[in-house]
Amino acid sequence: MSSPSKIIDACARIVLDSRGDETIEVEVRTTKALGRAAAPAGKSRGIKEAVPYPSGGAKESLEIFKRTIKQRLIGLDASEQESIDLMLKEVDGTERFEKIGGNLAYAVSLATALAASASLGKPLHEFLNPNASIIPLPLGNVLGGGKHAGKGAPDIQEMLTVPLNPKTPFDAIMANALVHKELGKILQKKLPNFPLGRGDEGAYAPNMHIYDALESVIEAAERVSEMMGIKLGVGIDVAASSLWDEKRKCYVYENEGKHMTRDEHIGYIISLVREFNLVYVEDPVEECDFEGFKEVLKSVPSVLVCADDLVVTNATLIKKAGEIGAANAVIIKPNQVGTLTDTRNACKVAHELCMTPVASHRSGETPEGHLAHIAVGFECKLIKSGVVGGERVAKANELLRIGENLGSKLRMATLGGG
Ligand code: 2PG
Ligand code: MG
Repeated sequence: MSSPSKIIDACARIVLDSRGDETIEVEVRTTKALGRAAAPAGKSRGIKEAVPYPSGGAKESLEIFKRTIKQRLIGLDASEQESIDLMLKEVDGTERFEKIGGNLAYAVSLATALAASASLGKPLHEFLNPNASIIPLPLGNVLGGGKHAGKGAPDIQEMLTVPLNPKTPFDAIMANALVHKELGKILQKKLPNFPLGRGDEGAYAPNMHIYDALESVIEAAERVSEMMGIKLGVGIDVAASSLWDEKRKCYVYENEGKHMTRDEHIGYIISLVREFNLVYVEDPVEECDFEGFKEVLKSVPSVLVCADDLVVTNATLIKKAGEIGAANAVIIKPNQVGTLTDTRNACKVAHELCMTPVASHRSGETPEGHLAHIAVGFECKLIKSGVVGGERVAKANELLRIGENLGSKLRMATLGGG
């Protein structure tokens, strides 16, 4: 009898992501089931990430799929993730999927895993890790700017809230949704002419200075904390690579109308973390500055100092960051590295070094909830997947379904210590 997860057919197509940009979607069919996945897209991308597409864009990746990858998939067993991912690397032959595109690699890798889990009658999180039982805390972007919004929005890309002690997955996602609502009311009062415009991830993008914006987010979080009787933390993703001017060697805060030397910028970020009691700071300095990360972590050791562009979900870079004390948390974006096997390895290294893995969406997303399964399966304590908008809510709602599926095994994640 042939295996239920043997691949008998595969196809791919171009579809749209949440920004209306082209992305690649792959379908993998086994004797028993179908897996379908499309890749998200970053705008504030790290230079060390997998290259999303070859020079001909998603269309060239599609041609490569039809010409080579489809034939290589047929006959393989979808449940053998490592062989599938190895095949993708072999076909590509470069370090960063420059030939086939990291987004094609990711769509194939995830579609295969979905086909395998469906063929075996299991949800994806269980296929990835039968012992996983922890629901991550949602880290929600409620106000932001940078590359995710137009001119006039804050220079800091994301201001985020996270419920710290929710009792249930529902309380967890509802907390951030309520913060978003309360923040809307606060902004409306402070800026009567602001039409509540939002950036790529659904976070409000008001024309506001960083201080005022953070104060508003904190006020909204405090209101919700009182309403729900739970603690909420506030954090930021500086996305500092987007502010860094390599030629002039300074950080440019366009909206604030100022620039800072490296040392001034580091001092400024540390002062924000201290003054506003932030619990989380992502990419505080630009993507090559391991030493700068170290300085930040040394100054605020009890805060989650999270590396995104610095390590790009790459196990070797995460190891380096962890070993030298550059970060105690790490962003996990599967399409930064291209395959689920490499994503798993990235999480493994993070756990070994007691770094907190944070599963993360991209600013251009697809309307599915798979990231929630990856977060649970790879035991990420946090999931950064936005608060409002169909493609963001898809992940939040999937967390609820996973919670139901876990039943009495379910535990909510807590922060601190790996
Ligand atoms: C980030 C992400 C997601 P992008 O910097 O963390 O919020 O942005 O997907 O544009 O890289
Ligand atoms: Mg980031």
